Amino acid sequence: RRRISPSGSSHLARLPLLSVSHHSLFFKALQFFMCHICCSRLRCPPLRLPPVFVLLSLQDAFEVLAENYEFSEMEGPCLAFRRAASVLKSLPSAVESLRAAQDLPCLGEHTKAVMEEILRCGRSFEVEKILSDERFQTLKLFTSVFGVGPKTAEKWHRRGLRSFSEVLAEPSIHLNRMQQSGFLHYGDISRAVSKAEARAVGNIIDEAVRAITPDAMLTLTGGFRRGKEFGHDVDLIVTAAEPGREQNLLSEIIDSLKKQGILLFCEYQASTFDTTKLPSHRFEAMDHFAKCFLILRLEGSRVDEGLHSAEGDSRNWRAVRVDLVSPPADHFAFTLLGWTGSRQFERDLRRFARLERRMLLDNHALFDKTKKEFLTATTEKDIFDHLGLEYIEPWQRNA
Ligand code: DCT
Ligand code: MG
Repeated sequence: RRRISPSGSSHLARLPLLSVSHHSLFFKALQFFMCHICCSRLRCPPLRLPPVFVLLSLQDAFEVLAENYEFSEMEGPCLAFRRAASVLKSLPSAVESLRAAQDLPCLGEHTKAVMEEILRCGRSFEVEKILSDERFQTLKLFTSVFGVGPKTAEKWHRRGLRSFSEVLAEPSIHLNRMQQSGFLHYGDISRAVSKAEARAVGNIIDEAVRAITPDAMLTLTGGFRRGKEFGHDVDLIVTAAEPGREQNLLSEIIDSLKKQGILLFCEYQASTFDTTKLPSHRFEAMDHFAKCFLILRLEGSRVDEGLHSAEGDSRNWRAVRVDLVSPPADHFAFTLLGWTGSRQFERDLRRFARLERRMLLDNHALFDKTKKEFLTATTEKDIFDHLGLEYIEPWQRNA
């Protein structure tokens, strides 16, 4: 993925993190740093590519197409291209000929046409057009900020804004707290988190949990549980030994991180979980368990292999995005399965449950529509068993 990483985040990160209005000192300072100290690339979208030959892998091409459909809120074609990219990812080697492409599953007409063009000519006119499209470049830039989704990015683009400094200089734009932190720590949180850094974050939270109660359990999930070397954040589940006892856990962990002076941002969402509600068939909807989206200050001294820092960054710390979710113990297995991902694997598993087994699966529960009952599970394997599937390890769920 192409991302810009302004080297100014070290200066920015020294600013106080306050929930303040656009005209405050904080914003004046943020604008100053963004406009004058950070690299000049921030003034114009750095992704602008000339409409010339772009060498792309099939997978990259499909991801560009999927993202472009996502920006236009066209879910069907977006998912079709995401699935096609996943199919390619799951193959032992790259598809290099039309013959090899013939028998691949899950490819629609449009996908096949793009694939054929790339395999024949080494390029795709449609993908190149998207990559050189100003709207696509700007939406990609804006959505790379933590807290800015496609809708906000579109709104900013429609107002004629094309760069971060233009957004920050626009007095009528009110950034929420998450977006303020997104800009403030942009350089750090757009740089990948290493496995060693994820482990260090896990240890910090684990120590906090242990000091609160001996019977809580912390589990690393997301891409790192699937064995990935790098991720964009650290996903963790914390749960108590008995259902109900998890209730104050997150708030207490947040307090502890605050006291240690390492909490750079926190958005806490209380649980809205309702045990009687049927699982949602929409994957994109977030689950209802208590959770928090954090940015933590990670000291280099806590990371075995040292920080994964940008070149020339002399700080001995970096900011890391952390998601923490806290389900009741009797729903832990569903949360673990859901949060382990990958997103495509989860979509396919839910689709399989619904279409092949008449069951509804999400991060909370599994409901059997034939028996009209919820099925219980204490391990992921129990869920695979209910679905009549052979258990597969997290590292096999990377597609
Ligand atoms: N997830 C979910 N419901 C959503 C979105 C995501 O259950 N609406 C799950 C799927 C993966 C998991 O949460 C963690 O999400 P990410 O951190 O986005 O995915 P990842 O695989 O950990 O990717 P990365 O390595 O980039 O962090
Ligand atoms: Mg993750």
